Parts: sequence; structure tokens; C-alpha cells
Amino acid sequence: MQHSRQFLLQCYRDMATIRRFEDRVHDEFSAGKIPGFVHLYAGEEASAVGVCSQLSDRDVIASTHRGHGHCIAKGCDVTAMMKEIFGRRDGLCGGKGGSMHIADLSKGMMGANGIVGGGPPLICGAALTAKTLKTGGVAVAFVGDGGSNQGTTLESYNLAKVWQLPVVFVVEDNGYAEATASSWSVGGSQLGRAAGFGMPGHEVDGFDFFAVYDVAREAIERAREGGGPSLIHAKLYRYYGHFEGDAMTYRLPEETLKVREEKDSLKSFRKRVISAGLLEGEDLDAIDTDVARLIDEAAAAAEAAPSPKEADLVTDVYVNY
Ligand SMILES: Cc1ncc(C[n+]2csc(CCOP(=O)(O)OP(=O)(O)O)c2C)c(N)n1
Ligand SMILES: [Mg+2]
Repeated sequence: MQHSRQFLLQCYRDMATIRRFEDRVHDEFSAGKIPGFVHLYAGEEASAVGVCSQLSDRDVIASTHRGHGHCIAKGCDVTAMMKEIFGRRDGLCGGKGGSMHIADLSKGMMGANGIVGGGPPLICGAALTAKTLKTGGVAVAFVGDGGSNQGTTLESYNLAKVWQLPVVFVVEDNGYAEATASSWSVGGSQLGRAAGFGMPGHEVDGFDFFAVYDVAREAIERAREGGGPSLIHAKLYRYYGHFEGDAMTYRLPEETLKVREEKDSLKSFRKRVISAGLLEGEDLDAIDTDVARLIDEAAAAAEAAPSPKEADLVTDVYVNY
């Protein structure tokens, strides 16, 4: 697949923004400035961007507890996200969601989700809406290797298939569910599961933006054209612990260093586009500088932003239809 220069620059920008955002949230959390639980997506950027760069606002995604990368890739405002994670009043969800419940329906981002396996059923609902109203929209559920074992996920595979819903399930297999290795916890294989439900399945190197893009393109097109659901098994890795504060007794630091050194998605993207003569190193350096400034400004704005007021406790309690 040939990509335009503008598209490649945007995709690199999105991946660099996710990385920088997550590194900054890690630092701010360590400094005690962020309340609640935080799960970082650094290392997995090529998956979110490889998929979401092909979606528009009429398409929706459901995320996981590790949701910042999906939000950024789907176009959520980075400063409003940072404020949300800081629990501020003008955060993306009024400071009431925090890291694990960030959502922006105007961007087709149905939300991060504290319930493992909570996204796939929601995405079946969104896909049924798209199919019924003939919007042409596609719905994508990101789910972890741990989440792939949940009954809710397997039931969603079945429902999506029997109703031929425009869905793509993206299983982000980062090797662990908390401290449990996916090689130990997943029975059979992700592709075998897809086949069991009559869905096409694709296995992909989740560090390779271009590989993710290609399989996602096929799955998204199939869904959009009425061909029903597909499953993508993206093999990747998370650079930080399960949550911020994780002592990581289940893996050695050398394991992470090796992956960072040999597989990193930003490094491999950079190498690939420069060696193919598609972009110059300076183009990417300029994006890195710009993104660093953006994240500095977002963090400063979040720190300075006001906290919710007592009266805010009683807003957003009931939904009006
Ligand atoms: C229904 C449910 N069960 C258990 C948990 C606790 N929990 C939070 S994250 C997690 C592991 C999820 O692993 P995975 O799906 O592989 O996602 P990853 O953290 O690796 O991105 C668990 C068990 C939860 N939040 N919800
Ligand atoms: Mg996992």
C-alpha cells in the first residue's frame, strides 16, 4: 500500500504523541500529581495508529483500561485528556472519568473501560446501530490478551458473526494480563478462536505500523462492505508495568530493554520511511520537537486547571435521551 507523505507524517505524529504523552503521565504520576489508577500504552502505538488512522468520526472504537493511545489515535484532544487524567473540571469528561474512563463520543471514542472485556459487547451495539441506520460506519473493539478470555468477548464474537455486524476485534496481545503470561493463560490460539466463530483472522506484528495498517485495511473494508466481523491478533508489548506502581516481579528489566532496543515501533517506522526515501530524518525530528512542546503545554495546563466543584457531584448522574 502506497501512503502519501502527509499521511505518513500524521501517523508518525500520532505515534510520537502517544509515546510522549505516556512518558509524561508516568513522570507526573511518580511525582504524585495524578489521582487514581493509570495503565500506560507506551510500546503499543503502532496498533492504535495503524487501525485508527483509517477510521473517521462516523466509525467508533471501544477501548480498554489501557486507553490513552486509542483516544489519541482516534483524535481526542490531548490537553483535555491530560486535564481529565489530572481530575480537572475542564477535562474531557469533566474530571469524573480519569484515566480509565476517558471518552469522547464526538470523536467516536466510546471510552476506556475499567471492565476487562467490557468493550466488545458495546461495540456490537454500536455496529448494530451503524448497520440498522446504514451509516456505513465500522466499529472496532480493542481488547487485551486477558480480555480475550472473557465470556463477554467470546459472546460478542458470536453475536457479531450471526448478525454479520461491521466489527473488527483487535486483540492486543502484549504478553501479559497483569502478571500472567498470555502464553500460559490463552487456550488454543486467537486465530483458532476467530475460525471457530467463522470470522477471518489475521496475525500481525503489532510493532510494525505498516503491517498493522494492511491487515486493518482489509478487515475494515470487509466490515464496511457488509462482509461481517474479523479478528486481528496483534503481538506487541507494554513498556511500563501493568499499572503505575507495579513492582514487575514477573519479568526482568532486560526483557523490556531488549524489546525497546530491537522492536520499537517508532524506531522501526523511522528506519523504514527514511530508507525508502519517503521522509527525511529532519521531518521526523521536527515532529518530535513539536510533540514535546505540545505535551509540555498540556501538562502545564492540566496542573493549572481548576478541580471540580462540590456542585459538580450532582451533574451527569442521569442521561437524557
Ligand atoms: C471483569 C474484570 N476482571 C478483572 C479485572 C482486573 N484487571 C484489570 S486489568 C486486568 C488484566 C487485563 O489484561 P489484558 O486484557 O491482557 O490487558 P493489558 O493490561 O495487558 O493491556 C485485570 C485482570 C477487571 N478490571 N475487570
Ligand atoms: Mg495483556
